[in-house]
Amino acid sequence: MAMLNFERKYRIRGGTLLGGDLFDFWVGPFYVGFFGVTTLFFSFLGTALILYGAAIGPTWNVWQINIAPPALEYGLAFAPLKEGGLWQLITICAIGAFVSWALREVEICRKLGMGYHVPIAFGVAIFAYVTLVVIRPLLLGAWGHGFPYGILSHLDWVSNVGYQYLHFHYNPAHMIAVSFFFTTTLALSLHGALVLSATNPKKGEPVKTAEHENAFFRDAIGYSIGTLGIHRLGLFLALSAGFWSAVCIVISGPFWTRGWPEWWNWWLSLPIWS
Ligand code: UQ1
Repeated sequence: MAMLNFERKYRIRGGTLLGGDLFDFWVGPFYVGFFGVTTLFFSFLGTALILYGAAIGPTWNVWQINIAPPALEYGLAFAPLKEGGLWQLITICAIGAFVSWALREVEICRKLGMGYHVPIAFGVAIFAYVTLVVIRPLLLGAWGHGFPYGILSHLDWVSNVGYQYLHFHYNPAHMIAVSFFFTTTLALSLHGALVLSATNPKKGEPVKTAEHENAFFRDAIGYSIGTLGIHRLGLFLALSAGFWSAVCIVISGPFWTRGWPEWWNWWLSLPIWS
């Protein structure tokens, strides 16, 4: 069966959140929907504003193009276009596009009668971004605390904000986030390797199944989490990495203003030592 033929079976009317039947159609392989239209709108507008920002800037070197947020003096006000206003509009477009995309995923899930795991997972990534450019700047009282849009400039921002807290690796939430990132790569490398090893036997031998996958880990470590379990674990690990990343930056400034190494003095301040 040709792929498009196969897919046609799943092209079911309904499940829309907004717009009813109006945008309930496909263009080629792509479902459109109300949120497909808003995704396109915000993406094109945001990209055009980035190109405009680059055009009025000093360079077309892709590494050095930079669209900065307003100076701290503007606080939480709208800034003139060339003084951070572009960054503010681009941020609105980015959030508009990301949220539209997530809601389009929700509509597709509803059509197919699936769970909402994919849009929820994407929602955690959106939450991490929104924490950086909206929640933390709001808590600190100025849009200027958002990160600049540029390949090298956003790296400089991360470095500068990190050193502002002396040594960011002492941030306990950062420690948890990094641990989750590493554990995510461990879990996916184990899972990817295990599935490929089972499905790529020697020439002439039959493809192996979950029985073999389970047996491998029972032989190796006395425990197998199972084929569904590994995906639950993977989702948990990855979402936790994103969540704790958001926590580690939102507490830096709004809830802790000194160096992160100093935070650990709580240990020396315990009454048990006196
Ligand atoms: C695992 O137990 C399992 O179940 C059979 C998988 O499914 C295919 C896996 O991919 C992995 C990696 C494991 C091992 C993981 C743990 C946490 C024991």
